[in-house]
Amino acid sequence: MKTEVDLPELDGPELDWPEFDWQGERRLFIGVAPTLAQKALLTKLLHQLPAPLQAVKCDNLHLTLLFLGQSSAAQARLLWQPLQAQASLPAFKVLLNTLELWPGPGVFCLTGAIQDSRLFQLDSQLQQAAAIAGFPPPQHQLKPHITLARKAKSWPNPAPEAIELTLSADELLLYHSLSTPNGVCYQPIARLPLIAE
Ligand code: 2AM
Repeated sequence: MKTEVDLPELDGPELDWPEFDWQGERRLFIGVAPTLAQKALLTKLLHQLPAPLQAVKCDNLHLTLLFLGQSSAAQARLLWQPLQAQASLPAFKVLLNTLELWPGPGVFCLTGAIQDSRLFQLDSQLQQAAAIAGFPPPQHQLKPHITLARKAKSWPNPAPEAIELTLSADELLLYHSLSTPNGVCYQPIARLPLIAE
């Protein structure tokens, strides 16, 4: 957490939220998860990735909407409580149909263009809420993608077949990115329903 930021006070009583009760800081991000059927499809794709690509763990498959970075429990509550109170976060769809290599961050991913204006609306609502809670603004515009592998510096050979999947997001997840001896693990801390209009 950026300790020099003055955090606003929350109105009303403190919520009893055991999931927002950690000591110190956690690395957080907001995202959505593919369905089990989509995870199965993506897992097949992961198994086709040749070395030296480092395929992500199937359980870690997700689409990041907003990376938050280090956060105390208090700061996370400042973000999540108003989001929960809004009750107007829109459900959205996004088609992911293109494999891309991003050599800078070393990411190989399945990506797609934003065609659903509700995703722009949600993105802006999340950014506003995060700014009010004192999180730094995102470094890049939202580019919906599911990371398949890291340490990717050149196009995989042989290249896997691209797949097409439509994520119909109806639930927002607050994830904790936890470093473990077995690698990073993305644990959902809290969930919010996205509302179909
Ligand atoms: P991605 O794999 O969907 O790109 C947890 O660290 C997740 O947050 C990562 O899996 C990555 O999501 C995303 N992430 C990490 N650092 C980030 C940054 N500086 N900006 C945006 N997203 C980031």
